[in-house]
Amino acid sequence: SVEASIPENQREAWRKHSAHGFENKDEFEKEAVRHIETTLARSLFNCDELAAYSGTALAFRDRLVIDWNRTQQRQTFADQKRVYYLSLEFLMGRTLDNAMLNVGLKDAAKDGLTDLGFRIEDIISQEHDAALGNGGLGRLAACFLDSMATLNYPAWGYGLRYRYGIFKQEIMDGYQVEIPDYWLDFNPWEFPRHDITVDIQFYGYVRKYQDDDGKSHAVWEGGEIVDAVAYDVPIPGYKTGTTNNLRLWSSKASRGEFDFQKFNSGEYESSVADQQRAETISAVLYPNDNLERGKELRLKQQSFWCSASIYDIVRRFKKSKRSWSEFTDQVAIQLNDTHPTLAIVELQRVLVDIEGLDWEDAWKIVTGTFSYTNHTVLPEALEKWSVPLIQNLLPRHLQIIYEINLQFLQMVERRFPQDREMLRRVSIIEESQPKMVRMAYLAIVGSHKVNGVAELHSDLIKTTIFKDFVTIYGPDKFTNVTNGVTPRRWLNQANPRLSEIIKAKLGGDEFLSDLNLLNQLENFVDDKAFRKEWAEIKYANKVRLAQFIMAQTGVSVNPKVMFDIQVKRIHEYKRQQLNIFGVIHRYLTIKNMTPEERKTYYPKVSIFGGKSAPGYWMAKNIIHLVNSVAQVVNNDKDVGNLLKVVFIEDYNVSKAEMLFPAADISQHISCAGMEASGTSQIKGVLNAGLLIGTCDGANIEVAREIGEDNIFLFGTLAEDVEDLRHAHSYSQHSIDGDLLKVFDAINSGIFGDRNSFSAIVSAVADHGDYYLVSDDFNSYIKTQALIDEAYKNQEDWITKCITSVARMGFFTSDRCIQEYAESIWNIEPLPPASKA
Ligand code: IMP
Ligand code: B1N
Repeated sequence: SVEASIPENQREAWRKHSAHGFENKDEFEKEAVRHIETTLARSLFNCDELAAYSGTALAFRDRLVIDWNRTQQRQTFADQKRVYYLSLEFLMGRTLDNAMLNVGLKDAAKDGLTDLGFRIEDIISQEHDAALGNGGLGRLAACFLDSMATLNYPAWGYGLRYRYGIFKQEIMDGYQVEIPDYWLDFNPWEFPRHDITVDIQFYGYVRKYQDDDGKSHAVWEGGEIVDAVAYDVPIPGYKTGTTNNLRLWSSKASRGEFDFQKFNSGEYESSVADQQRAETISAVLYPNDNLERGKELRLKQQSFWCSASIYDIVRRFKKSKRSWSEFTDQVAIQLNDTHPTLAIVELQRVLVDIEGLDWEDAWKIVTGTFSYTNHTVLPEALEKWSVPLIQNLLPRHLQIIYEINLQFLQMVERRFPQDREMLRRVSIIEESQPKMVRMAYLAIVGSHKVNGVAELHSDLIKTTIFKDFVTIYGPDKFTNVTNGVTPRRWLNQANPRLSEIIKAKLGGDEFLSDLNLLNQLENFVDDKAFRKEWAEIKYANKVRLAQFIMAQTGVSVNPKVMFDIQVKRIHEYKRQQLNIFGVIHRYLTIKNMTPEERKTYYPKVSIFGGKSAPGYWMAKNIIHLVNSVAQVVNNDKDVGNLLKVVFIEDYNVSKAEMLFPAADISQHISCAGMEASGTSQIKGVLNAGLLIGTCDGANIEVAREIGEDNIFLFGTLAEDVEDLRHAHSYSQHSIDGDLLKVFDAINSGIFGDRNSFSAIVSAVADHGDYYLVSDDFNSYIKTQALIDEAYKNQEDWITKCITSVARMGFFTSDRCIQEYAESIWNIEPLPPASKA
């Protein structure tokens, strides 16, 4: 074994001095102070909250890295199958609180910080969010990492280390303004691995030659080389010694590439420019959600990250000295959407061109290794890359894609000899001008399993965009894994008080790693004291949010009234426009009331939050409308506390952790069939809020689990969407009278900016209403009225909330990971021998 190869006296010296990390309050203080004084060169006299955060974080980082080292060694010795989760986005949020809770030392840190003169909440809130993602897809990847570590799976994440994460949103005069998110000034959670650097090739040409046996080979030559440097981020599981690794690649000018010739001859600028060009690859996250624009730099990012990751995975496999036929017993790779599809091509290239395997043997390994998760059916989000672009950047990869396609089409032709149309439809190459590579098709052909992210979505992909592939491969290749979220962050961390009373009732915190145990809460639904505490916690969370809203926006909201939130990316398909139309309708209703009527009407706060893609004009326009409506409504004396409208600036993971615990109701009102899953409805219910939602994505399964009585569903069904759209384009569709009044109000200019707001109206009234806002408006308003009534009966409301939380066990990301592990990856957990 590796261990035996090291002499006993050396092993003894290492063992004697091996780091252990702190275990209690005093040891924590010692470590934190040591870091503040020696790592940060600060002292008692100039330690501000940021320095205290830094010292605390460094102390916890030491803890994590000790577990990380043990875990990596254990996994290396055990040498069993690992899974690699490839994602262009990991929306991690803050790390310190999660680290404290997962290693079980938050109380020690809390008391220690108090001794040192700080409040733990203030210290935690010093941390900058790690925001390497846009929305649901990136946050899902982060939840999956947490679950894989908690369940002790040998699992790695691979991503890009963007210098700039998703932009910071500021609202100026009601408009979204984007500010760069430079987050790396102080990031204690990453370890640079300058020793792990991979050469990545771009451009160049392919030379073919025959060897002495007449076998032909391809060599990719010329072009340019960029370095990929690994940065490792420890991912601790909850109450387990397992700390897995997230490896993020950063781009750098190649050591060989930096042109000393130029540098010495005084051409500093152009040699520095080369360096900057290399660093551009990992510079910035593309800020689009559910949209692909086909930019060369994005393709470069994808291929850079895929090549580096495949190189690393193959290197690790080769260390075990196994034969290639065992590759799929050792390695599973999950593709988070089509963004990493080039990894399929790259592994085939490495096996055939570099390792010298036959095409068929290599292809069997490749398809046995990969599996692909689809996250969207929106046509504008389905990736296609132009053939000339790939030809130029990755000439050898293009040849391999053509070969994969040829073999695939030959197989299809053998099975469906009569069907030329079928061949045209399923070809990986779209015969357009220019030709395009359809990445989803390539991902399906190169994988052994394809899954959607909620039942409805998985059914839809089988009957629409991937229908032919079901015919070709049979239904078993396609499966569903309904999304979930980690209860460690989205219950325990976000809502500590709620988590505490659940612990008290259930007699322990086992529910945090076995969420189905929540169902025991139903036994306490009539427990008076419990219900009272439950209500007090919701109220306290609302008070906290009200204070935040006052500080950020100057708007005073009453925490005693209903808080209704819709926070997510701004997108027409998610229909924030339907929500704001509803708000305007409510405003007009209030305006038309007598002062007497107003006294008995339902007061409420409508809270919006979310970013728009910088180039998405309509979404930005919707943000501006929300802010303009807020301006008018919040300052209208007739309205008073009956209605407040708030837009929360710069919605991100840590704001979500504050918002969901304070929501009485949250909105998930996408046009049916368009939201693949959604995950924030789960966060809403888990934090004791109710939902208003359409029959879309995971809403349907939430309704099934918690019961139809506990959710407010409304609107068109996915199966009717096509017919309705068709009807819109052939006849002037009639628009509900209430909605027309809303349009009149907007068009009258009472909210200002009549011209641009009229585009939001026109999209519905004149341009086909693609998102079926007019079809759903009436049932939306009626459902809102039901919610108003229901909220009046607080006793019933609390019963619904407790019952719903009790039935949310299914939606833990632990269940997702178990399903992937058993039915897709075929991997086993590797628990630590004893808790380290
Ligand atoms: P890799 O699998 O070579 O990338 O190594 C990842 C991590 O696993 C290393 O940083 C070590 O912590 C651990 N590791 C790798 N190889 C060995 C080994 O031979 N013995 C013990 N630990 C190892
Ligand atoms: O993935 C989430 C789902 O819960 C959401 O319903 C879904 O919209 C989201 C291109 C995407 N799908 N596609 C993307 C993101 C960035 C990008 O460049 C597409 N995001 C989703 C998790 O399953």
